[in-house]
Amino acid sequence: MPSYRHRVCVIAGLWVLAHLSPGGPAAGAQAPASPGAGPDLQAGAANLQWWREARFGLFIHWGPVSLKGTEIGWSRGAQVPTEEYDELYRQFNPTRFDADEWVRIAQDAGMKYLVITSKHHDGFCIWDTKFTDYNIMHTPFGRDVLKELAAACKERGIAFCTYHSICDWYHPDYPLGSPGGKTPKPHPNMDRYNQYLKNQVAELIRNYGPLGILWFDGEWEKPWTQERGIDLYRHIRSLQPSIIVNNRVGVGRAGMEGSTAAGAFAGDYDTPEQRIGKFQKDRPWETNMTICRQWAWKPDDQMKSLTECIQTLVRVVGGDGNFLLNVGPMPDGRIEPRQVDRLREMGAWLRQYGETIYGTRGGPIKTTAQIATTYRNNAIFVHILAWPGDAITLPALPKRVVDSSLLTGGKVSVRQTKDGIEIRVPPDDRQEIDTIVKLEMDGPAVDIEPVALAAVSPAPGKAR
Ligand code: H79
Repeated sequence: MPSYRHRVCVIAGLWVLAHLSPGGPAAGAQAPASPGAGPDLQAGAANLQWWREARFGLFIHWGPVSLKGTEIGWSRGAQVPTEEYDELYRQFNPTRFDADEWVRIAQDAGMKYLVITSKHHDGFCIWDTKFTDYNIMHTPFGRDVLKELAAACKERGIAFCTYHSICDWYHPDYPLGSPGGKTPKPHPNMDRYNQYLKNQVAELIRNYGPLGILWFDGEWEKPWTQERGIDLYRHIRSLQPSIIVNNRVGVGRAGMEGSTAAGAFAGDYDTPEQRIGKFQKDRPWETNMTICRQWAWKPDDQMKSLTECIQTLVRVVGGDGNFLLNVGPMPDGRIEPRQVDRLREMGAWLRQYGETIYGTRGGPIKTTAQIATTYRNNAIFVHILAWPGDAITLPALPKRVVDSSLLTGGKVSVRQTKDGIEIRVPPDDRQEIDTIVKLEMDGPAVDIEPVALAAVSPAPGKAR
């Protein structure tokens, strides 16, 4: 007789399969038959598919630190004295928190998944964990934020995911402390800390899962090793075979570019931070970036323009990546209204032009300052982000353009020669943010090798 929890998981899994199309972890999907020590453990293409098609997610950094308006994790023992920082939770009472409203905001923005900090480097746990009292149930708020968010996500068909810091500058067993992991703790016990980490991750998966992604961070500090990373990865995969794990589970990440160094296997995808990832089709990736400057809420933080937000999304997807855009909610539980407005503006754009983003792949023309391209089946979507002159000339492609249209309205003229594809749009029909031309080819765009715009031949009769 399967246990009650088992039955709940199966039911939840079937529910997710039935309701999340394409946005949701396939709880029933299987991991490779015999997981080995390395790449065999990775999520297969079938498990990654919903996430690759989703393309756009909401990142949320939140905790008692929002009361101070300083950075999460990093300000402990720096801008805020450690003793004061560690007492902030006693005043954390975000009475205007409404999980369903957050999820609705994500959905209105056109986002398909949500990743929230279950625990950052500062060690505070935003769920009802039995492994430490330093958690949300011991605040005046006393409500399980993760439980409410997980439920709201399931209800609305958004994949629920958590960010979890491997380093923990608060926990006495973790060897390093604040500021920034620069101080040693008096009585560290890394093996015991590792067990704490594994216990909590199991708690997250069992009580709040199935999760779309486990998004690790803080792996760069010495106490963490590749061996521990692979052990943790195997532990997670055994708890939920379909889960996606970012590359910060191991120690193979190369700096803030977030790529996984050749041969240094770690996790399922690369994580460029606060930057647009490079054009990369052979290994999945996701840019994580803040809508303002800080991860956690800061009053009057400088916010990105709509143009920057949309062009970043387009450049990321054009490079074959996902975009995880972060907000830091306020201490009263609301996402700042001007940030909500910005997200809704992105959603309005996506409702019009989402066919050029969701379920597409990046390319076949590599992103430049002026253009990004995406494709689906025989269609190539050329996103023109800036007009250097009267025309944009794409490199020659080994397929014929059989039809073209201007998705953003107006008339486009497309001329294909053996040297390239020249695109002209009258000035009045050029959009400030993104002029989108759809090229219908005479065969699947996936067959076209990615090509750089620099390879373009000069138009006949024109000097280079
Ligand atoms: O949660 C957000 C930030 O608080 C967190 N990551 C995002 C998602 C973050 N933690 N640390 N940092 C960002 C900056 C860390 C930079 C460095 Fe390094 C750590 C510099 C040297 C060690 C990154 C890792 C570059 C090399 C190794």
